[in-house]
Amino acid sequence: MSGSQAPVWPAAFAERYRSAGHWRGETFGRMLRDRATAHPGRTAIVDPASDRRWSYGELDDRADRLAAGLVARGIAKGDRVVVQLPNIAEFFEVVFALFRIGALPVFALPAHRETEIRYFCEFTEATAYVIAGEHGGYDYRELATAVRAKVPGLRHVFVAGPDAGEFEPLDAVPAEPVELAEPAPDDLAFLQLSGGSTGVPKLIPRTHDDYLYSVRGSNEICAVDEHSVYLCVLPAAHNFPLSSPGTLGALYAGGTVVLCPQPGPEVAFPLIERERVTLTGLVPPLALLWTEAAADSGHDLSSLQVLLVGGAKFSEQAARRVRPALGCTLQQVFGMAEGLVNYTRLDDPEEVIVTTQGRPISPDDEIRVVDDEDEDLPVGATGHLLTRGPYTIRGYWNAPEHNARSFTADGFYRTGDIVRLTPTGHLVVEGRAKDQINRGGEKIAAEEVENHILAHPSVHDANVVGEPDPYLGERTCAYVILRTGAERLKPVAIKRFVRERGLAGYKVPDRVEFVESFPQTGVGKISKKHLRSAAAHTVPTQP
Ligand code: OOB
Repeated sequence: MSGSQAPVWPAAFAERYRSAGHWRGETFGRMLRDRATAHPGRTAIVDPASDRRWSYGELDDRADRLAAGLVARGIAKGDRVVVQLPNIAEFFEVVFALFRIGALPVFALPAHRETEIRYFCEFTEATAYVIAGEHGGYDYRELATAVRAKVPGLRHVFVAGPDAGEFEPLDAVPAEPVELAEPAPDDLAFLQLSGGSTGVPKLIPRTHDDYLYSVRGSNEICAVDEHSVYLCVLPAAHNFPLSSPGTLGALYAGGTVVLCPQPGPEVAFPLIERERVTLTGLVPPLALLWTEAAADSGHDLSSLQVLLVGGAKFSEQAARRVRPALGCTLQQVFGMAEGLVNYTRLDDPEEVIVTTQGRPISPDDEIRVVDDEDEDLPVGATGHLLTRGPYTIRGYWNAPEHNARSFTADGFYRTGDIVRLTPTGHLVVEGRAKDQINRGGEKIAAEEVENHILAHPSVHDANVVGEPDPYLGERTCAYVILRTGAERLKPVAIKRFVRERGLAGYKVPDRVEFVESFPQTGVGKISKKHLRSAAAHTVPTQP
């Protein structure tokens, strides 16, 4: 793979991160092998939906065998493979098999639909796509049929589960293990997805060395060890449940991962009780739901020591309720798939835990809070967060134009978040400068949705903004101007149109408002600020 596809850290920085002991030359494939050698019989993965428990030895062996079968089918080092799996054991079998080959998983979410998957396959020139046949009432085989018809380069579709339809069952792939050249620690391990603020999602190239450092650092901060049992509630492919400290943290430490098939308390609480879960990570809406349900759930949640909450701002009032309701320590997490992750520490005073979003993992995470002209602001002032460090990317994959905008000349990532630093070095997230809606932790790029609405023949112009929602924090509102003379439409027609274009459900606007014109700024540009405040002051009238 050419260097231009994934900008890397300058040599002097790489040297610094190695000599500081952050980058230790580990790889994910080797990590699993070492754990499996040290304690083959210990439980690595519990998949309650299918009643399977895989030991470290079994996971290691499965990864080897699947890797061999994939290699026999032509999947090679550097190839991209779109992985769209729910929280099932095969997720880890597939991902570790790809790590062993040095092929790159592209981490799609189960909610993604034809538009997103087709884009990932085309943009990354993926050779394979891995799905579960049917899950959550949705048939991924139909999605794969539609995608493969349009992306001829996609050579393989593998289906985990009982009925592969026209595709190859994942179960049929494993073969006798073969000797494989181990990827280098500074090779790319996978491509993660950016929440994004542009028309199409950007891909985030992460290396073994940099990601494993964030995992190891997270484990230390969250006190993850071989006794830890991590309940994976959020979609396994997302950066938060994957590495903060997440499933990879638990596996790194020799602990156990329990896969939660559904995020609601009615499924999660019995699992916490049965598997003696010690920690888990949730987005704020789920944390709210769990704290409400805990009081009279009748389940023994006493094993739970730490609840991580992140992905979107957790309100102070809600944060205060966690310990009394669930009897565990709250850790706020403010992270991003591009790198930087902040945690409140387990021994931080309660006030810090409930009022801040934590501080960085690494002493070598550089944080700048700047004004609109990139000038540094004094501590305590609110401004744009820029960051650079040992596990924050230096550029998106294959996106030179984006990179020129999203990174400063000296390599700081422009997070798009508006923050303030407290005198103790903790960050408080105050808002967002990027044109994105954070719908309960799910990120929606306004421009992407606007482009789809604009494709409607009756639409003249569209603007998508976030509006407050008591449960999600924010939801989406689309302001739409219809063409003169176009037939009157109902809001639901726009929603249906967007959905039928094959966009993930969470991106379909919650509310559509037809207007005659958009508010403008002094210089005649459309003012999203005014639209947001209009949205916040409208009483919703639609389902
Ligand atoms: C996590 O990663 P992404 O890539 O889905 O989203 C990153 C963005 C941040 O830039 C920020 O805008 C928002 O999500 N965010 C938060 C937050 N945590 C993330 N905003 C306010 N408060 C928080 N605690 O969301 C992610 C990755 C790793 C760990 C945790 C979350």
